[in-house]
Amino acid sequence: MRTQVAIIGGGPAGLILAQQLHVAGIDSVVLERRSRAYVEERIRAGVLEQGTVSLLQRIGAAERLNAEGLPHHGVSLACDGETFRIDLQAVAGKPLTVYGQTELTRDLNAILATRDQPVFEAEDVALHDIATDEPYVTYRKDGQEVRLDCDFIAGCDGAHGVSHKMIPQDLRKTFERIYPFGWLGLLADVPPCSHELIYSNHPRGFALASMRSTQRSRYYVQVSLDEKLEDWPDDRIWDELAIRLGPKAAAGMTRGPSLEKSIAPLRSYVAEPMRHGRLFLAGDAAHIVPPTGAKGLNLAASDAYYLCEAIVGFYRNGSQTGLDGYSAQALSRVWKAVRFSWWFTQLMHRFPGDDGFAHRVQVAELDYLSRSRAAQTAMAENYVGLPY
Ligand code: FAS
Ligand code: PHB
Repeated sequence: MRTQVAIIGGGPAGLILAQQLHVAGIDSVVLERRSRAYVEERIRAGVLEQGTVSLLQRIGAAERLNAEGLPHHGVSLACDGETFRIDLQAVAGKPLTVYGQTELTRDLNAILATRDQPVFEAEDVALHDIATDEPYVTYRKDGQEVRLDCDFIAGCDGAHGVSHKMIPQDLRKTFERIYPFGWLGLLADVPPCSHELIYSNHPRGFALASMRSTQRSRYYVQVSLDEKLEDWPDDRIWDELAIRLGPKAAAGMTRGPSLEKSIAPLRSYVAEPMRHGRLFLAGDAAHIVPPTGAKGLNLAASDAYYLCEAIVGFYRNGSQTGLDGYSAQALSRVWKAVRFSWWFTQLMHRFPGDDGFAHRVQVAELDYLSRSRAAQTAMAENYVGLPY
């Protein structure tokens, strides 16, 4: 088999890249390790930057998003019971859109399915000759060994994929921060307690009230790393949410059985560079951010945008400029999102072992943020998404 771009991984980075390339008249093959059902059932992100929405609209993948996505013009932050709202539209000039990653994945899979893509349950994907002009990928499908020759390989296979390991160790530099807590997430088919998101810094720990629709809620509570999911029956989570989100949110809270519950650790991670020869990394394959800033999915989209522009430049003008500049361009935006996600995580969570100094700094910063349009503008510009 031969294609122009072999894409490893059928998550947001791979799917958005594949659809962009198709619109530009460039062929690709998406190789996804898991089944379609598995990928579409994974509960992940829920908030899209305007840049991501506009990109999906441009590539014809936003019909349901336009109909069902929920524009959010503001967000509330709470600290020790005091709550204030940041008017995102007023200070940053654009909204966020609430639309689940599972819905986005379903929409893109439905479009790619018309081209018999992705190749699901592609096993033992391996990358070859990435430092030459004739790279290729091998994999096994239904017991058959397949070789896929290509011009470029896009490593969109996430944090546990094979692509990032293909960057030679002596050329790679990695950066990591591990946070001393995780997020316990709960999904339930009940109306959200608020029409906008609420992030709360409470003495018992961080909590977040989010949603997937007006009838489906998504909540998170900060938990220590040694917590076990089996120690968190639904009632305990609902009780903790009611305490941490405060009496007003609690009064609006509808409890119900969890559809999904999981504990995710939080870390910041960046691997540089995002390119080696004809291999280009995009999304979680190159970087991980704590979900506090709702950046993970949106970085996958902006990486895919930059990579597509670079590949189109090569095929249309024979130019290497975009390809040679891809890693630096993507990392410039990645590091701004890494900084924002790190800052917001530091601001909103209770850190074990704090002697009180860190929390007083948090209270001071949140009090300043509640009063200063300049501070709110700086926060909101990053939260709604910096320009591509
Ligand atoms: P993905 O991990 O989504 O996709 C990679 C794909 O590659 C997967 O489908 C995988 O099966 C496939 N793959 C892996 N190895 C392969 C191989 N060897 N061969 C073929 N395919 C292979 N972000 C937010 O913004 N907000 C959130 O609330 C949020 N919550 C999250 C909760 C959890 C539990 C996790 C793990 C992540 C969360 N994220 C969140 C981040 C998440 O949304 C990612 O940023 C986003 O999925 C990144 O997309 P991709 O880079 O496409 O990687
Ligand atoms: C979510 O709805 O899953 C969500 C929203 C905002 C975040 C993180 C997760 O910062």
